[in-house]
Order: sequence, then C-alpha cells, then structure tokens
Amino acid sequence: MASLYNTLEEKIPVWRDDAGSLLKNNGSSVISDVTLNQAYGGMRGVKGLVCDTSSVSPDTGLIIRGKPLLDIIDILPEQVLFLLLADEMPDEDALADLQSQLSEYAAVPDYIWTILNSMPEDSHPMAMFNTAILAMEKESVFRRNYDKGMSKDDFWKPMLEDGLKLIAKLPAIGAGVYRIRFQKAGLIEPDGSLDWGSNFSHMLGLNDPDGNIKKLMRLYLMIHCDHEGGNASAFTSLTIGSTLSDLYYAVSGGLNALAGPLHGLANQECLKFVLEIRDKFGGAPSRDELEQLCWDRLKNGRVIPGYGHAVLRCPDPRFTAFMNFGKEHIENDDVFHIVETLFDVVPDVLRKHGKAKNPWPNVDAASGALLYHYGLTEFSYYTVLFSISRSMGIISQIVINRALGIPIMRPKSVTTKWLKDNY
Ligand code: CMX
Repeated sequence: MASLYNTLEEKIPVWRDDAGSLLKNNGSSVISDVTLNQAYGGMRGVKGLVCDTSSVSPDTGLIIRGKPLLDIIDILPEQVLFLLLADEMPDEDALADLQSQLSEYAAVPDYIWTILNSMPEDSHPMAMFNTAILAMEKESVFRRNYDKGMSKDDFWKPMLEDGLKLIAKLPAIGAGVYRIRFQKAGLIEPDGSLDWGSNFSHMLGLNDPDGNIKKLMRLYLMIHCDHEGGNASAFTSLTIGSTLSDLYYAVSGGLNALAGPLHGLANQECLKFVLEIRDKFGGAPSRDELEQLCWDRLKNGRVIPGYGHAVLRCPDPRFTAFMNFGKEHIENDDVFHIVETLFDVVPDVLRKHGKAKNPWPNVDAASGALLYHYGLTEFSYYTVLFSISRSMGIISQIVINRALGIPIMRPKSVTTKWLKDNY
C-alpha cells in the first residue's frame, strides 16, 4: 500500500528535479508582463506563482490535478485531499489509511471549547472558526521541530503532519461553532464509523432522515477544496506560510480573507439577497420582477452576489454541480426556484450593464439555497463550510511549497511618482 506520506516521499524528489531543470534551463524566460491596469487592479491575470494542485481555466473552471471538476464530482473530500497533494487518486487501502489517520487526529483540545464558549454571543461564525484554528498554534509539530533545528529538505514532513491534524479537527470545530453560536443544545460527539464529510454533517445535528444532507455535505466539502494559488485566501495563506509561519497561522490568516463579501462570504450575501427577494414578493417573483429588481440593485451601486469572477468566463462548474443536485433532490421550493430564475435573468442584465467581465454565476450563487432547504438556515454560518473545505487546498499548496523550497514572498511595489516619471 502506498500511503499519502509514502507517495509524497517518492514524488517530491521528482517534483524538485522538474522545478530545478526548468529553472536551470529557462530561469530567465518571461511568462507574464505587467500593465499599469494590473498594478492598480489587484494584479488580475499576472502570472507570478506556480500552483500544481489545481488550475482555473476561464472556459472550464476548476481543474484539479488535470481533472475537470465535473468529471470527479462523486469523489469523497478525503479522496480529493489525496489527489490535491499526491497528484493521483488513492487506491482503497491508501484511502482507508488516510481516513484512519484523520479519525485518529480528530479530537479537539478542550481549551478550544472554552475559547469558543467565551466569545461574545454575536461573534461572526468565521471569527470563531478562525480564532479556534489560531488558538491551536501551540500544537504545531513544524514549529517545535523548527525550533529544535531541522533541515530545509524535511520542512514538508511536519507541515503535512500539522495539515492532517488540522484537517481532521475542522469538522468538529466547524460543527461546534454552529452549535455554540446558534445556541443548539450541546455539542454532538463524532461517529467513528462515518467518513469525514458525513461526520461533519452528523455533528451539525440537522434532521437527515434520508441521508441527503450527508450527501450534500460531502459534495459541498469536495467542491470548495481549491481554486489555484492566486485567489485572495490561498494567496494570503501562501504568503504567511512562505515566512515559515506554521500552518495554524497560515490557514487562519487565509480564511480571514475568505471571510470578505467579495470572496467566500458571498455565499452568505447571496442567500441573504435571495431571501430578501422571497420576502419582498411573498414567494418566487416573475422573471420580469426579478429583472427589474436586479437593475434597481445595480443602479444603487451594489453588486449582484454570486455572479462574476476574477478568472472564470463561463458558468462555474461548481454552480452547475449544485444546481444538478438541487434539480435531483429538491421540489417546490421558492428559494431554489428564485436561484434558478436568477440564473435565467442575471447574465443578460450584467451583459447589458456592461461592467462585469464575467456575467455568469460563481459557486456562491446556488449553495446557500440547498443548505437553506435542508434546514441550515443561519446563513452567516455558510462561509465556515467553505472554509472547512478550502483548508484542504490551502494546506496542500503550502506543503508542496515547503517541499519545493519556495522562498519568502516579496513582490515589488512602485510609487505613483515612479509611474508618472516613467510613463
Ligand atoms: N454585480 C455587479 N457588478 C459587478 C459584478 C456583479 N456580480 N461583478 C463585477 N462587477 C463590476 C465590478 O464591481 C467592477 O465595477 P467597477 O469597475 O465599478 O469597480 C466591474 O464589474 C469589473 O469587475 P470584474 O473585473 O468583472 O470583476 P473583478 O475581478 O474585479 O471582481 C468579483 C470579481 C467576484 C469580486 C466580482 O465579480 C463581484 O464582486 N461579484 C459579486 C460578489 C461575489 O459573488 N463574490 C464571490 C466570488 C467567488 C468567491 O471568491 O467565492
């Protein structure tokens, strides 16, 4: 059996050789130019990072280790974690080994519950979740080994150990945040017989007689796992990790970026938008009413949440996956119906509006409607779900960066004066 660790131990020297030869033979080749627009525009489109876990193509969307998302939509989150890290699917034994490691590491230290229980009652769930991750920093094996003195070549090993230990705990912490913040009756113990995603669903404590919530959570946690290296949360985490801060610092920091309404928090904003529509019209409005409402919102200088993307120029395949799930499992639901009609209306409105480069829905446009349907109605919680999943990609990218010895991040900034003097 090739465990995740063994697979990486075998592949990392090959990846190092690949990067080494590319640098040796083509180190000064130009892969991107930077325009003034890009320097003022969030570095959009500047190719300045290498990320092998996944790539986002404008017309296909997320591609994980060469596999378009919709081709692997049925795999478990643990399988996608293995794929992200090792560039291959685990066989049955390797998957069982990874799952047993995750169960072994799943216990959350008691001090986390003390911290979460003592946070203000109106704390945002993301602030609670990220605080819990940061508070566990003292558990870092990487930091301990680094303090003792460790060869650079071995950095990835304790990083991987920290990563698996952290990923193992996230379902219980995420579910705990939900139950504490929304005053549900106590925490729910994990069920050792369940896979990682189903266990999370079990610990949330929603009523799931037909198992559809577990199915949705496995899909949700798989779909949000990674979106290449330059998005705001991954980039933040990679920057923190590049200073040799450990994974607890890096993941918590990156997830603070995910908590912004233009990024992961858009799933919260999006459902809020859909519920406001439902309440305003007392149900699902007509297509024309919805179109008018979108125009009114745009005229007030507000974005349509769940639409547009910095890289994508097509409907997000993650949106498609959620819509397919909804069409298969949900009937007669006003909220889902509004999401369907928005998909009919918004792209044309945004095209006519003429600003957004991508008029199509992103991942956040549909996910909330499904969660709401199954009783997870506290939408300020939704970005925590995104975070549990995205941690897998962030951790995979950082482990690989440490294995490749990527140095501390330090792009160059210029002053306006320099630009005026030179252009
Ligand atoms: N509604 C209205 N206007 C939009 C828009 C939308 N959904 N998407 C983009 N625009 C506007 C921008 O605000 C910008 O306007 P200004 O020129 O006045 O500043 C203009 O169109 C150009 O923007 P862009 O180049 O198309 O988009 P960016 O790469 O700058 O931003 C994103 C991408 C996602 C932040 C933006 O599309 C947006 O704000 N969407 C709504 C929020 C959202 O759904 N975020 C989730 C993204 C996925 C995720 O990270 O989770």
